[in-house]
This record gives sequence, structure tokens and C-alpha cells, in this order.
Amino acid sequence: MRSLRIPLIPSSEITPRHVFEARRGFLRQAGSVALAASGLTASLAQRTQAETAPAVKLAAKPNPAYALAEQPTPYKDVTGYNNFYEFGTDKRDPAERAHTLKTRPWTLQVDGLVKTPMTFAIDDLIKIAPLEERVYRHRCVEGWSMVVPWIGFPLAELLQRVGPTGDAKYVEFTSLADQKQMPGIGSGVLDWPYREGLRLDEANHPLTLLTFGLYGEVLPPQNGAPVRIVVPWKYGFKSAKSIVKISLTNRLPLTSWNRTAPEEYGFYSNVNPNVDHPRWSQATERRIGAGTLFAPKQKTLMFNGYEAQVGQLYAGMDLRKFF
Ligand SMILES: Nc1nc2c(c(=O)[nH]1)N[C@H]1C(S)=C(S)[C@@H](COP(=O)(O)O)O[C@H]1N2
Ligand SMILES: [Mo]
Repeated sequence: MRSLRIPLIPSSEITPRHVFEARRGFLRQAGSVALAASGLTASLAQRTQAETAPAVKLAAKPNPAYALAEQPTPYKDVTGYNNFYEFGTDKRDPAERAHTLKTRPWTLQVDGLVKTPMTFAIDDLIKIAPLEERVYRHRCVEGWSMVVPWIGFPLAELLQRVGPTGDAKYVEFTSLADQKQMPGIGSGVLDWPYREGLRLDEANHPLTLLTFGLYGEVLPPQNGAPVRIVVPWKYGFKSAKSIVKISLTNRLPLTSWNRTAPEEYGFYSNVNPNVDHPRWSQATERRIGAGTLFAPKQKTLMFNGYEAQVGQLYAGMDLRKFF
């Protein structure tokens, strides 16, 4: 399908969402005319349509406490350069393949060490607290980063409703693992289902966002529709996508990345320029879509720039040991 993809916008532009949208509408029209003329099969045409499916708006109030001076990463990069190994390991795979993900009906189960275990239908869950737009830095362990306008509400809003018991210490997140919808599940690259975890105080931190959308729209499947976690002071892999279960536990959750390569992916995974990955430095990062293909590297900030907010969570801890 790559040959059918229309190169939408040169990466040399930082494109505001509405400008992008206007062009995309134009190109979608142009694309369908071209398809009709070339007599492509219906399934091919459908597939192309799915890749450019019209976005569903999601209203949210921008929260000025989480605005950034940095330019948001262009929509096409946020939604076209992804890690979502359930759909393949190439950065372009999720955008090409994740349209097979069925996001309705969808339920999120919250269980374990809680006073009131609850299962939410996604359309009810999204209404339990006011949706906010928050612009966060997003840093992958691989050394690239983005700036993303997410939409969601603090995970604490949900945890408050189920009421963790006194012995709850950790929160475990489980992503969907359905081979029928997710072609990458057949591969052994990771331990499925994708699992991640946080300490309870990290999960309750106001920065930790239960996320339903980005750029004023519901999450595209490749970004973890219909609901994911975003933990902006940690490497991106802590932010589990397309989650179906949240469990409160008293034992440190075993995470997929920790099981696959424990020496490389610790439980904490805090963004820390002073602690190298065993195979590379974490001192700098490359901002995706920042003008040129080889954007100059910039310095990575302690806790991804959120040190003032989260530093005290780790007071007295040896961050080389708890990496
Ligand atoms: N279920 C699931 N969640 C996942 C991943 C994944 O492969 N599967 N990749 C992680 C990694 S490594 C990163 S960097 C972020 C990427 O999120 P984005 O594609 O929205 O930028 O998702 C994280 N969440
Ligand atoms: Mo990542």
C-alpha cells in the first residue's frame, strides 16, 4: 500500500491542524477520483479510505497550566510515525495497519485492590470527568521526541471512583491482544498482551493522563484508540495504548519490556539524560518533524522537563539503580 500513499505535506513545514485538514480534504477527493479512474478493486479503495478516514472531533478545554512554548509536532508525524508493535515494528506500520482495530464496543475493566471494581463502556468512561487539552513533551527511549496536544483527564479521576484499598501500591495496565485485529500479535517481539505499570503515587500524579484524543479529535487507532495512558516524564513505552484493563496490586507489575529485556528497560523508565541506555546515550534527542530530516539534536531534560512537578516522587532514590 505504500505506493498508494499520497505524500501529504513536506516535513519542512510545521503545519497547524486546520491547514492540514483543509489539504487532506482536498487530497482525499483527488485520491478517490484517481482510484475510480484506475479501476482499482473495492477492497483496495476501502483500504485507502480507511487510511484517510475522516476524523471524529472531540471537544476539550485547553488547560493553560500544561501549555508549552515549544511547537506541537505536525499531526502527520504524530499519527504517521508510531510505535505500536501489535501492528508491526516499522514506524509506518501502525498508520497503515491499525484501521483493523475495532474501537466500539470497548470496555475498560478496573479491578484488583479496589473497594469498588468497575467495568466502563468507553462512551461512559469518557464522561466521568471534564476533558482537557494538554500539550506534553513525548520522549521515546529510542532518542526521538515530539510535542503532542493530547485530550483526556487525570487518571486519578478514575482511580478515585474505584477507591484503591490501603494495601494497593501499584497500577498495572493491560492493552488489548487480539490476533484477529492486530497482525503483530503473532510475532514474538514482545510478551503479549502489552503490559505496563506505575507506582500508585505516580498513577495518581496530576500529570498522568487517561487519554482519549489528540489534536481536537478522538485518538486515531495508531495512537492507541480508544483509550491509552500518557505519562510525560517517562519514556514513551510506559504509556500503554488501547488498554482494556487497569489492575491495582501490591506487587511490582511485570511489564512487557521488562520481561523482554530487563537490563535495558527498568520499571521506572524516567526520562533521565544522566543515565544511559545500555546501548546508547540518553543525553540528547531528535525532535520529529522539526523542519529538516536531520534536525539538530537537542538536550534531553531531566524528567523530560517535568522535574519541578515530579522530582519529589523520587527523593532519596538512586536513579541509576531504579532506572
Ligand atoms: N500496546 C502498546 N502500547 C505502546 C507501545 C506498543 O508497542 N504497544 N509502544 C510504546 C512506545 S515504545 C511509545 S514511544 C509510545 C508511542 O506512542 P505514539 O505512537 O502515540 O507516539 O507508545 C507506547 N505504548
Ligand atoms: Mo518508545
